[in-house]
Amino acid sequence: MNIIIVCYPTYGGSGVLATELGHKLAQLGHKIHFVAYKKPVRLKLTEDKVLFHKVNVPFYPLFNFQPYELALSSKIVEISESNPIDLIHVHYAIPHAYAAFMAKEMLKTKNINLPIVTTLHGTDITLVGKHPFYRRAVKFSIQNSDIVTSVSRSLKQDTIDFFKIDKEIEVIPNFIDVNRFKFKNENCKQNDKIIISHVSNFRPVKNIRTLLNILLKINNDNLFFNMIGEGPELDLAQDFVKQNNINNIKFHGNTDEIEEILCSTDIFLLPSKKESFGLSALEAMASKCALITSNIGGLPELNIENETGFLVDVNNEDKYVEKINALLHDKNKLEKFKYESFKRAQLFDIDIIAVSYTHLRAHETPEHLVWGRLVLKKKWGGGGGGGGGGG
Ligand code: GMT
Repeated sequence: MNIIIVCYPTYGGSGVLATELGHKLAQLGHKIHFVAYKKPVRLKLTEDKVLFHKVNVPFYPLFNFQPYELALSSKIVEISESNPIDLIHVHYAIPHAYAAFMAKEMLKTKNINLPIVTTLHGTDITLVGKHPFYRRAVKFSIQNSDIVTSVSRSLKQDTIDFFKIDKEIEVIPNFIDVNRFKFKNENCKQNDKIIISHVSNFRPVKNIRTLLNILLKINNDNLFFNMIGEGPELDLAQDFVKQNNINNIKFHGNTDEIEEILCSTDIFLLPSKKESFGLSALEAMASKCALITSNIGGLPELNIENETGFLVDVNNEDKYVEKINALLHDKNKLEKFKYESFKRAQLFDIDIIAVSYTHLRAHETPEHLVWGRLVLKKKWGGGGGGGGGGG
């Protein structure tokens, strides 16, 4: 098939997921057209089945806000006019699902009928999407997508409860390439310290203030802290650490050495206020880290209480401290959690999960493609979604 993937190009989980999915689909023989306002961070353009189309939004002084949706829907139409596109897959509802709907309507006037798959990732529903200024358009875009997927059962339920969507929502969890982390399962520690790491984009939903208070309370010379990522509360975190003389800590920023850092990590700490899945926690699990996370959103679907780690009420600082101390004093339990985490992460391997987006393709006939529950009359003829011919 020829698939347009629309995503955010930054370090956020939704863009990373979309990019990895596109690469996997290309490996499986699909042609992928990535569309974003800049090249997604993980995108490799070395395969000929992977293309990138940049959405340009020209500056015009009359506008307070440049109309990105307009440029995006025009770009989708432009690509679909000159390539035999079968499907538009948008990651993150705002504004991608809305722009895709507009593109679909425009394409209908040219007798091109493209289905839209919308994957919900989290704050497009649980935070921004709920805002009264957006919610009608978000609900409309979800309701008018042909297939909707969500990355956890919790996010699916939030979507149904808040938007009263009467559409089937398929849950397809986040995935990773577990092999990226495997060779690191040797001993990669440089000293005896217990290492506690956190990875995020330092947005307020990541509960950075609570995280810092926890670090302050547990701080001692036998521990080392890694803070990975960049975002709005990074400065605040660095100031806090200076003011409180926490010296055994390193801020790594958006590093390419995440596998190395996680390899030496014992405990991964994620006290998020909202987390629809927790891709960073999954990466930590694949690197054999015990998890201490909040019990919010999709985290309990990933972090199994007393097996891969502990789940704590979001802002209960003392409980986090108690749970971390419990692991620091019980090395057998810590090792058991680390091993169970690693085992559980294998279930979320890209080769197992990513195909969920495509597995029904096995039902393809010469006239139809099947994607999820969609049966699409082939417009372009030929096998594998390429080639000419009308229909
Ligand atoms: O967590 C973030 O701030 C980034 C955000 C995004 O949209 O890129 O991540 C969301 O999507 C990820 C991939 O599906 C999930 O693993 C994250 O849990 C989710 N973040 C939140 O729900 C806060």
